[in-house]
Amino acid sequence: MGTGCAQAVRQLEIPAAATVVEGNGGLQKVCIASPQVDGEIELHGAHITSWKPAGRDEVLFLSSQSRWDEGHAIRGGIPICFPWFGGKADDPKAPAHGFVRTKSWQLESIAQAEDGITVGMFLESDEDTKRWWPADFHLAYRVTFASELSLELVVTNTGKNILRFEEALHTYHRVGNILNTRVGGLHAVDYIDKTDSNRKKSQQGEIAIASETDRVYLNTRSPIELEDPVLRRRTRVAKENSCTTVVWNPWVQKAHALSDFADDEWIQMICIETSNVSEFAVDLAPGRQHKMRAVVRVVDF
Ligand code: TA6
Repeated sequence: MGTGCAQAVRQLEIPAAATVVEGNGGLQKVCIASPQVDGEIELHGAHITSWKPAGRDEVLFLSSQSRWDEGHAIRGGIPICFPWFGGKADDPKAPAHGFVRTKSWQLESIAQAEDGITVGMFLESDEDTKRWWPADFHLAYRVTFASELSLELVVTNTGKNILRFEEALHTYHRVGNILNTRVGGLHAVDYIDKTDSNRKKSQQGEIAIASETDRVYLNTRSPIELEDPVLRRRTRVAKENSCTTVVWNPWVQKAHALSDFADDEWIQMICIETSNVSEFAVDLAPGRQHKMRAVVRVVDF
């Protein structure tokens, strides 16, 4: 990063509350440290890697084996998947989950919020993005680190054609033991089971993880509740303008197959992803904006 740019970034800092530092792999991140909350967000992928509301342990899972370099996604925290989810339907060579999680974003703002700190970042279409996706867009991300974690992903179609995209906030929740964890809020919701030839099924009751789980819950705007009796906490995720929720745990074999994930880490995490994917991909007219929001709150068990 050039000196002028580094200075510009420094000017955004809030002394003793939000500073820009070099972290793992020399990647720049914003470190939040205040009486109400601690947290971290990387410019690489606008990737949140830590959120600790006052009086609570770390809420997000981060793999001890994560890569920290340009071109690779960080394993854990909250990766942003855009403009496609999973593999790209018409291009098997395209990066999984799109390209924004492996690009460096622009830091736009850092502001004091009511009981925390709001960080704003953005990314725009360029020659590199058009290699994969010939579209003009502006992507803005506003994150408030406070007693709640508020996330807002804003897509603006800056081109002349309709944009169709998928999006997900691919949140890795840290849990005490996945075998004792339960996910509520998806009863009677249909889902695509990616571990069973994409068969469509219907959820009955709470979700208990007892094998590799990779599901896309469809047409659901409901909040979910993650119950963790081991860490004695309940995590609630409410959302807006999101019609799908993805639930993922790699279990034993997939965990072993992932090079940036330790063999036993499947026990400590579950992904619950606020999203618009599959048949709920978004169509956005030229000049229009789409805002997807999620708010994460932790309460005692
Ligand atoms: O969100 C679930 C999922 O799509 C799974 O299929 C699994 O591949 C996971 O994402 C992780 O994807 P990644 O590309 O980060 O290895």
